[in-house]
Amino acid sequence: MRKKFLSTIAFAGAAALTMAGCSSDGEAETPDDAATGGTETEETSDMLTVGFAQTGAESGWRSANTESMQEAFSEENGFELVFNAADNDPAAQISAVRNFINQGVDAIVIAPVVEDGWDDVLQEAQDAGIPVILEDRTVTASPDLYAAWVGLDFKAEGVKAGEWAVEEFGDEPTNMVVLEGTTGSAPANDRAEGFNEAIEGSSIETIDSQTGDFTRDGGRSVMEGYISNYGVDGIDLVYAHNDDMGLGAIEAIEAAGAVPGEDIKIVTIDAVKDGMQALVDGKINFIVECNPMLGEKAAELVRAAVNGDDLEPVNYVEDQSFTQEQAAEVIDSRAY
Ligand code: GZL
Repeated sequence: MRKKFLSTIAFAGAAALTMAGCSSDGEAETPDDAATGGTETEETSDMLTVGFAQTGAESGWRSANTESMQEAFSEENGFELVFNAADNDPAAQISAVRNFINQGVDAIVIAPVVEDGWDDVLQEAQDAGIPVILEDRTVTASPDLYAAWVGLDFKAEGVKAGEWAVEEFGDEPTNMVVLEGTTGSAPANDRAEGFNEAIEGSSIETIDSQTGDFTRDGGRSVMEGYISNYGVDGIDLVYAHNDDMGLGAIEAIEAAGAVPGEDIKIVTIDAVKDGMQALVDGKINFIVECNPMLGEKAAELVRAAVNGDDLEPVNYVEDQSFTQEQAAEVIDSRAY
């Protein structure tokens, strides 16, 4: 909430007023009158209190995104950040947003775990006059219920990953297993859609597809199940919706005595440090980047929304992709 700071003189005036009761003419003076003869002495600071409902801490990408948000919404930048990480639990995240509304924050930023279920609480925020900015993932609720969104084109990321797979495997019959992101999340839905569009008509067959919830442990345990069901020789390609699940798959493939990146090829999305290192080491074959540095744009959108300025409702951030050779060239100079 916007803080109003009484200057020392005004405060002293108020103290004097309290002790003296009313002025000689019986009229109660305001602190201002007592201190400055009636001119405004309050300074309204630009400090904004912002509630940030983060998905959790499920992946290296999420850690980089949280860092970017905390740097952008710092005190020196004029923000008081109230941070909540929902541990990938949609109900807990909605409850955190309701708490922000009850606290009367100036604005709310949400990285929604899943797409559905947001209509009611977004309406409540709007009724309370609190602008909402979405960062990272999107929701199915009406765009009228939030001021703007900043993030990445998840479907395009899936298309880019699928196009690499078609190029890599050509017409060779290819058995692929998929490690899906969090069920119901926009990146899981859109990355699947984009990839499947890209491989349409190719010789790549999806023999299994399960969620690893965007975590390394999840990727490893689902991949262990795939290996026990299909054998290492029955799997040619892993499409992981993020690096962390791909890194978990590498652990399972190596534990089965096979060579990731050779016996079983792996394509992932994010391009976080550990994923890029595995790409340089030849254990992952291709990575499509998903830039987590969204804090600066999110802070710009919050200020514009609070000030009632016009703002773009949809804001895409650029990303790129990397082969093993390209990763080796850039890995030491990347911010995350
Ligand atoms: C994508 C983001 C996804 C990342 C995962 O913008 O929502 O969530 O790809 C993260 O690593 O867990």
